[in-house]
Amino acid sequence: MSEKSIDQATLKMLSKAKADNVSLAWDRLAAQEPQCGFGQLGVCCRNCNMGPCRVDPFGDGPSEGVCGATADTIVARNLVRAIAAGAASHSDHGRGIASTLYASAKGHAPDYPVKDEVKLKALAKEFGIAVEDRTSQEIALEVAETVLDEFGTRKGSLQFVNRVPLKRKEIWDKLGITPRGIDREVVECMHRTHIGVDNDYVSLILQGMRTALSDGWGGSIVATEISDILFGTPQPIKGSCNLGVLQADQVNIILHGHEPTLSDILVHAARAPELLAAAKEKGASGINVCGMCCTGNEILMRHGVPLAGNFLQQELAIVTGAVEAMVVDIQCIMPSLPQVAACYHTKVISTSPKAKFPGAEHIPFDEHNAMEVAEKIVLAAVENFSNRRPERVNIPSDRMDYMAGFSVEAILSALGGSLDPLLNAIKSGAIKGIVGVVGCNNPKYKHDQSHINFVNELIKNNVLVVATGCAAIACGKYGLLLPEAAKNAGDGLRAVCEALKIPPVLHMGSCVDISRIMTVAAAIANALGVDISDLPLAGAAPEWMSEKAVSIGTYVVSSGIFTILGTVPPVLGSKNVAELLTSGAEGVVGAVFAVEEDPVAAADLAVKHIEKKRLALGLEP
Ligand code: NFS
Repeated sequence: MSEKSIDQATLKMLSKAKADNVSLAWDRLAAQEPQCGFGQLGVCCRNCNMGPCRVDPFGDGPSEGVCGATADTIVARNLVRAIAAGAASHSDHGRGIASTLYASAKGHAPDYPVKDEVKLKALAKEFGIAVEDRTSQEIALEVAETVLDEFGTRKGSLQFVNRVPLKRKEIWDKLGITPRGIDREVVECMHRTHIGVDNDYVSLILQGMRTALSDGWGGSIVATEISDILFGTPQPIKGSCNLGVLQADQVNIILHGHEPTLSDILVHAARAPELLAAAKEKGASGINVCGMCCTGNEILMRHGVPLAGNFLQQELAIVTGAVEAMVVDIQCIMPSLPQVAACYHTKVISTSPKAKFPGAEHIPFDEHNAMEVAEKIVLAAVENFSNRRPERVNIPSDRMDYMAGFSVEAILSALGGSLDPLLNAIKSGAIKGIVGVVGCNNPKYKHDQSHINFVNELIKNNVLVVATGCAAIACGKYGLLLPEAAKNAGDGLRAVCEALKIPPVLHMGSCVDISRIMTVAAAIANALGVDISDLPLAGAAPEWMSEKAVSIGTYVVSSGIFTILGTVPPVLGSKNVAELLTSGAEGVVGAVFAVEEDPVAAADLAVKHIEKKRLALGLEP
């Protein structure tokens, strides 16, 4: 068991699942083994019905598919389709939030008033929208319409690319990878990867980069900015995390998925006195709403809502036997949840028309009468409390406090209003550089181990870490999001953290909030008058698994930031593609990918890279 996770709560629930005869992701992985070697190398193609085809990586069998596609073409096409899926997911999430702002401004979504007018106005100005003598509703309407236009096809380029330094924009323009419309890039990926369209791996990967950039400087940034406007810009906040946040004597509701549209309102709904009274009538002492995965990050950043865990803990939360309802919207929700729930009393409630789950109850969420639906969902959970089977309940005691909520605005205010203290700390070498640690869990690797070992090495080496997604949740569980964690940091970083009262690992939000990291990176580059690729920065996804992570990695590299992947991507079947991503891209976008499964060696790569960039900037390495 101990080879599966480093997290005690997870290990305890793995044992309970075994005793309860429940099969989990790890068991299903074992049933898949040995996994398909062709798939692992990326050399199988199902894009047309002359196939499926596969290219023999050892040169003994066929070297091309029926249409003549080589390993280069097939690997590149598969990669580009993964990027398109990832970019589409972040961006469609962004569109959903922008549509909610539109409905709110039109007066059709009364439960979503604008919460951050300052941010609304700042965004309006960025888009050249007038703010003087206008109501916030008028501004919100024009902002929503303008932002929704970013998804279309008629624009020359996306507005948010103007945040990056001119040098970076020139690189993108020269390569022809400045993103045009968000939807347009995704559609073009699907077109180009259809049989017989784009067969040149370089051309395909450039389109993959353009699409990824339409995510990082398009859809994801829309999701972040508009969420801040509607739900409030996060500020440092304290809370606790891991499965120990579940309460034995309360109605436990877990919000799992990604969109704050549902989760934010549900947090408020659960505080209604009538619902609390109903819970008491059922014998519960209260209603405990907890988050999971990125929607958890959204509500913890804004409300300090306890966080039950990261991606590989979703089934385990149900295994505690103490969850009345797992409410899900979109993305990273295992289709196995209703099967796991069938062994306990948990109700899995799906809410999005885009994401249905056989075996789950579907309560369609509707932004037009959001509070009403949210209350209905909470009531369903409350009513389920009497079905809890006490003999099946076992909540691990493991929980940890955290501090989260480091939006760009919050970082600036911690720094006293300007980036200067951070720039000075970097120049003096107190902070050597910054690494963004993001991404998922993957049962092929020991749960949380790579995240934690990687991050610990970095802070020891005076590297400030900014984290999002399931990586940030991992950090939370091991106390790395507490200011006290600075005691494990190198002297320079420790002194900065102590002076500013911040943790050495800053939780910046959900995965769409990697846009916050990119915004900070661009702002630092602009302040120093250099390109992003000149900065002592790196990105890492130590345990990634999703297509969204592929898009993220690609936009981070395309923005000029060296990125280390801790799990091997399915590209090794093409030497040319692998070479382009890990070395050729340097001369093109000024950054490359590295693949390193060992987190300590990966940290060493990041530190060496930071030293190299410092030296080139004329700073002490
Ligand atoms: Ni990111 Fe968030 Fe987690 Fe991975 Fe999934 S929840 S959007 S994809 S698994 S980090």
